[in-house]
Amino acid sequence: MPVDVPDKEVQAIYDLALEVARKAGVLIREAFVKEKSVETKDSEADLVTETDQAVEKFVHDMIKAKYPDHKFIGEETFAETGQKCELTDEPTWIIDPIDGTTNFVHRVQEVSFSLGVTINKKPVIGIVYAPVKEEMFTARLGQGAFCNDQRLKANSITELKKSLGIVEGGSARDPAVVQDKITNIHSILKNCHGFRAYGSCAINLCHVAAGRGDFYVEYGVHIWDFIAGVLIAQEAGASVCDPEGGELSLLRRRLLCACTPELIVQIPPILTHLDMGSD
Ligand code: LIP
Repeated sequence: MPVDVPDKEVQAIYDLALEVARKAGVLIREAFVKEKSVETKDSEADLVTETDQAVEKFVHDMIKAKYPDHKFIGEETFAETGQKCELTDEPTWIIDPIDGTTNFVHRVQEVSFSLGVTINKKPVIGIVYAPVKEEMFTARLGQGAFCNDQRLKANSITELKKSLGIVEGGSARDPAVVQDKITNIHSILKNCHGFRAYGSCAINLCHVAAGRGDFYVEYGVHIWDFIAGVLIAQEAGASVCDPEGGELSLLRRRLLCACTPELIVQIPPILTHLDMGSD
């Protein structure tokens, strides 16, 4: 049953989301320069640190103290329990405590805290905070996207051959998956100006929103990696879809985002599509 949340309440949720992001950012920035204790999850390249876990617990407790009935989906909670995500109509906070954990471990500055809120299964608030670079990306449904309060506008590129793509290697190390990803990078190099890989899905989407890249495609991401960035990119005028061209499924672990509707339709035909399961 769709739920009705008055605008005033969405504003209160947004205010708390910003406060949570700022406080999470302080914890991440302090830990960034210190020694980390690193463990692995699904593969030897899927990393988690004590800071991922501490930030997730901190924000979970802060959100639940004000909104005990709201749903919470957090990367580390789901990794620990192996639970499947259930997205309902209820207000749902979807958190990645550190998106770009590999960067965090290796002291590469592109790390972010990502927080999306869905209501009726649609993102209505998106916050991506890159605390080391001090960039706070924000969006509310229908109200535009901003970086440190400056309005964002995605590029107006319409031709694939003039575009710059963003892709990722990801953390899956299954040889067939790795091979298909290399094939896709090869195809992007053949058809575009080039590609970049910043190591954080949330930041990649913000780069498209900010005009620092024209499209981004990744197979193997999770809802907590992209939910906030998707709203930020859309509110900056970019389009999102499933990499095969259909509607984006929030739980299907893959996405394509491009700065214009003309550009996005040219990308699926040059890609080898991977099925990475669902969250
Ligand atoms: C990571 C992403 C990265 C992607 C990895 C992983 P994490 O998230 O942001 O872009 O390539 O597969 O999902 O694990 O750092 O939160």
